[in-house]
Amino acid sequence: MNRLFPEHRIRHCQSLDGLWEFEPESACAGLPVHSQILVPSCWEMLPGWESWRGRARLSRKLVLPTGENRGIRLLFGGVSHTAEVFWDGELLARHEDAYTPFECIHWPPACPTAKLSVLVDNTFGPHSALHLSNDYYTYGGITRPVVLQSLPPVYIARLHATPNRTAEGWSLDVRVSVRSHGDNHPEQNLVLLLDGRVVWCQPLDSLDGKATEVRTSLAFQNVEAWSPEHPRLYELTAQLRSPDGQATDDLIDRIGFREVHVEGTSILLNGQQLHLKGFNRHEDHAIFGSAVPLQAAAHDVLLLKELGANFVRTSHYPNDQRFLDLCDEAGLLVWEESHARQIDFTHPRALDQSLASTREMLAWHHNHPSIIIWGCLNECDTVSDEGVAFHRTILELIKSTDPSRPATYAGHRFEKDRCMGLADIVSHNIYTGWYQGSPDDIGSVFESFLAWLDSPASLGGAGKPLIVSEFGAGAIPGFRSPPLVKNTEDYQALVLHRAIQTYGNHARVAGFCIWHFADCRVSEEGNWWMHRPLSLNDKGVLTRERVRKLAFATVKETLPTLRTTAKPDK
Ligand code: ADA
Repeated sequence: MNRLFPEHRIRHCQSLDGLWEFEPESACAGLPVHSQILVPSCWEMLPGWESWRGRARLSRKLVLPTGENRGIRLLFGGVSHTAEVFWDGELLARHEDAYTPFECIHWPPACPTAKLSVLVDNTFGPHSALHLSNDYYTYGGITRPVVLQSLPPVYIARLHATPNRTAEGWSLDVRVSVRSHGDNHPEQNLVLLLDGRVVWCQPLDSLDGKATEVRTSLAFQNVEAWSPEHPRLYELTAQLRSPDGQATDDLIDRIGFREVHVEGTSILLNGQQLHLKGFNRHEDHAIFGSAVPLQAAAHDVLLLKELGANFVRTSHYPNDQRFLDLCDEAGLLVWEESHARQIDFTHPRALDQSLASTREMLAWHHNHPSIIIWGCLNECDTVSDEGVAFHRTILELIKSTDPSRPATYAGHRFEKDRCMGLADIVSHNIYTGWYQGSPDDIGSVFESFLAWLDSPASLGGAGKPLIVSEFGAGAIPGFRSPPLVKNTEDYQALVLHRAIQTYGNHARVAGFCIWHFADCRVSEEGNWWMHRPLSLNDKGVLTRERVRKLAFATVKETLPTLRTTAKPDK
């Protein structure tokens, strides 16, 4: 199941999740032989393959739906980190980066079966600027669900809906992309339904052999708003119908009537000031690696709610649609970001792969009401002219593609940062009490940062909302002592308590994100493991197995004591 709801009721869909053939193509001498692998999963889950980095071919036989002139659409939720998709040996598509969905459209000759194989590569090298030795692990495998669909000659390719508040209620700007294969297609009507009720219908002009985009704006007076307190979701369906009313194709998504925008130093949802209190979360788990199954993702959402969080940042890449669906349902607000953590802008593939990750995130995840902020370029070069140009390119892509949400990046260069004028929200990672200073310095360091931020020296950061996008401390589970010993659970709890009270009660802060929700694995290559006990980024308030550390209780007790959304007078 690739979503928490059916994306189609008319189009024939078949899940390809299950056991596939597993054939390594890189050196693996001495490793135990595994002829099969589960999809979705990481090959690091195979005993003996915990640290294997290479290329492997994952294959399975397909029995195809019958029907004349039917196309095939393969929908991959995510393949880590580079995929080449073959259909009976013919290359259909190549996709780079583990964290965005991709599709393969194919019009094969009528045949009842086919062999699908995916060459998966999780190696580091000049072919990937975004996947590198890093403070999180790049796993290998088809890590998210795969779906096989049967396409009619005219089909719906994309459905985007953007809600806006109006004096009478809500407007919904809808864009539907329709594609056709071949020509001489019969007339079709395009129909929109909201929770099963027809709300719009229009005949389509001739569609022979090309794509067409239909736009409309619909007014709704009596719909319920989506909010964290009342996350009301609606099913929006685009349907193609022949003149006799027969539905020939459909595409379903879920939407929420909510509007987010920036006003002065505040972030508003449906006109109400937000106070964002949350966590950074990696897609990582002790057993499943980055292929976090729905049950474990649902458990994470329940834990985030138990902690009192209303906000989660998908550090540092687009997340599985099922997790975002869970956030839509739970009213958990999301900062989703395209893939980057301290990438090298001089890498020959850095710009095109950053643009691709950003474009795909915006295209595939547009309708999630829980996503209120688009992020990018975590802790990258915000100082050099080249770095400023790179940030401008990515941020302008975000804002021109989706002006309905504010855009930001998480910086870390403090007074050296020259990019704050490019973002709608200023976000900064501040590790006072861990990498520099002591817990007693958290307040003073923050005040001096604010003094600079709200001065002309910040080149455009003044007067914008501020999110403290990361802060935290490491804790080796079970290591206890009086709180002034780093790496103890006691010290982590002390730092988080002080930092949350400082940032969470400050009138200048629109929100904060604790680093981080649960421990995650880091790369063995390079020297990350030397600085990371147990080869983990252990700043989580939970272990990778979701066992609670002392800080879990501390955060759970501290969040409810913070000011409410309404900022106190300065
Ligand atoms: C940075 C980075 C995070 C993580 C963190 C840490 O802020 O954005 O990915 O590496 O530091 O744990 O040091």
